[in-house]
Amino acid sequence: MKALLLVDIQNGFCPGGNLPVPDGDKVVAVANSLIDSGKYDLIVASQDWHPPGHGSFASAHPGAAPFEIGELSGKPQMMWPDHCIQGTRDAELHPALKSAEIDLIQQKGENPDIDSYSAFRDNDRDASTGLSDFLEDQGVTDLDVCGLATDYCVKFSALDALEMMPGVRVRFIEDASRGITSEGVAAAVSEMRTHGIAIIDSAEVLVG
Ligand code: VGL
Ligand code: ZN
Repeated sequence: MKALLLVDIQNGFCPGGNLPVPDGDKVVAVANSLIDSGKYDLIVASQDWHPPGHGSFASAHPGAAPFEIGELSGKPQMMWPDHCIQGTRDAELHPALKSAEIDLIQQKGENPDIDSYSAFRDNDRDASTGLSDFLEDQGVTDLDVCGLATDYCVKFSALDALEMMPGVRVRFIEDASRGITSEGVAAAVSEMRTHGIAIIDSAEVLVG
């Protein structure tokens, strides 16, 4: 049972969005080719889905500026620009993504007091979204992960998939992903590889 997890391919993380990832929109065509490949039994997308005033927003902390380290619920937290606010265009999946083929949209990041980079659980590794139970119930044996942003939500989702679903083979599709910084991407890729996640290109899926 092969599944594809498309992480946060939302307007907010694409050029013109509130937290744009360089070339973030370039993942859409690759993701669509994966969706159309017929290689997956199940396709899941995650959606960053914050309430207004979420505690990860710099705007929620007087004196804080975006992209500096602040504090949330007593722990260090990257201060982000307001992004992916529930019900706004910024939070919508990219309009060119073949959303009709997506079996489940897993929202995350609703709790204002904690961030949730991973599609599986919050940053305290505490509250589960239920996605791992869903995938295990579906009998998933292989999970390919890609999307935005490699150095945050993609990395944490892939690592959690490995840890929360022992025995599931996890791969990261590099050309279907983009990150916020190139140093962050390099570190994320090596961390994923170290944990046993295969780093592949979409071509391997399409011919495989
Ligand atoms: C993300 C920062 C804040 C992501 C989400 O999707 O990688 N990054 N919220
Ligand atoms: Zn977010």
